[in-house]
Amino acid sequence: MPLPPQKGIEEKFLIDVLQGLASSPKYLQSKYFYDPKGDKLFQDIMNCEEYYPFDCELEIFSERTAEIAGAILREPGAFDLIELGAGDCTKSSYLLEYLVGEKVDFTYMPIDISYNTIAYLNKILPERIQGLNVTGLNGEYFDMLKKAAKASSRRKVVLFMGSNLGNMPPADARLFCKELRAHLNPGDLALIGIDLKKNPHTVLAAYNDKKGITAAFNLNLLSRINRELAGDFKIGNFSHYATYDPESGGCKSFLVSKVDQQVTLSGEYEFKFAKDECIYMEISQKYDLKEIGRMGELAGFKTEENFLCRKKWFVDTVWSAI
Ligand code: AVJ
Repeated sequence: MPLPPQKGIEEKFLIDVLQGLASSPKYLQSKYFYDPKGDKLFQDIMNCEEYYPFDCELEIFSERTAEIAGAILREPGAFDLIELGAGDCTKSSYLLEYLVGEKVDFTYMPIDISYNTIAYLNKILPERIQGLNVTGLNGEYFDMLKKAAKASSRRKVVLFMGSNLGNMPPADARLFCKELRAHLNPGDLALIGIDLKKNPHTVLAAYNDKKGITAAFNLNLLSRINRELAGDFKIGNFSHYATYDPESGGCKSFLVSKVDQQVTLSGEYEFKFAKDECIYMEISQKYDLKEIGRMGELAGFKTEENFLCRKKWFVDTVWSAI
């Protein structure tokens, strides 16, 4: 029996959408991509040819599991393994299975904005990995991190994988790391998966796949607004545009209005779109190792170890709170 979604999440969705569409330039928040349809489309993205970050991090977690566990177990004692934005935890499962196999005392606490995901993980994970303690939390990262800290005073190891940090502009990412640090105690760990700067053709192709899955993924947010906020977006009236700037490392996607048009939400809020006007949908920021180390340092972390994939396209960096 699925639990009802956290109260307040729907109201927040409406407020955020209204704020974004009333702004100039217009924007929507990519964290709202992940409704059930969006979850499915993101799965398709991970399976598509051009999208490399998933494969890179999967390689790290599947081939260097023992080393990652070693980095986590350097400090003694039972701990909470908290994963922010767990998704279907295909990658972290390697680590979970390894730790359970080694009879390590820990509780896995996946946190996800997708209610669907948490309901699924709470059910499926204890069946799939016998002996695993799972407490899933549905909501915003820091609200749920607070909840987790209240629930137990054990050592915390926070996983923030999949280059989810890249979905924030760099200034926000720095603040995020500081806030994350503020929720931790000295000696607690953060393992952060970050997509690295690389050949710009490779990056852009990953966000502009030939089959149009990424386009559908972006357009689905308009469909979600139609479904959940009684909107009347004509989906065919928008097209996907992706761009990558190799200097800043900013990979951004937009939806471009094909015509002059007007959209109404909830029968009362009206928004005009000029032909060629863009809605800024998402940033997938890329960094180099130096920038990542610096970001950790500024937030009060020390870099313990960097796990890179063979192509050096992606890193899982392990920071300890100081
Ligand atoms: C979920 C943050 C890993 O930015 O690469 C994939 C989302 N957007 N294709 C990313 C995404 C377009 C993705 N992350």
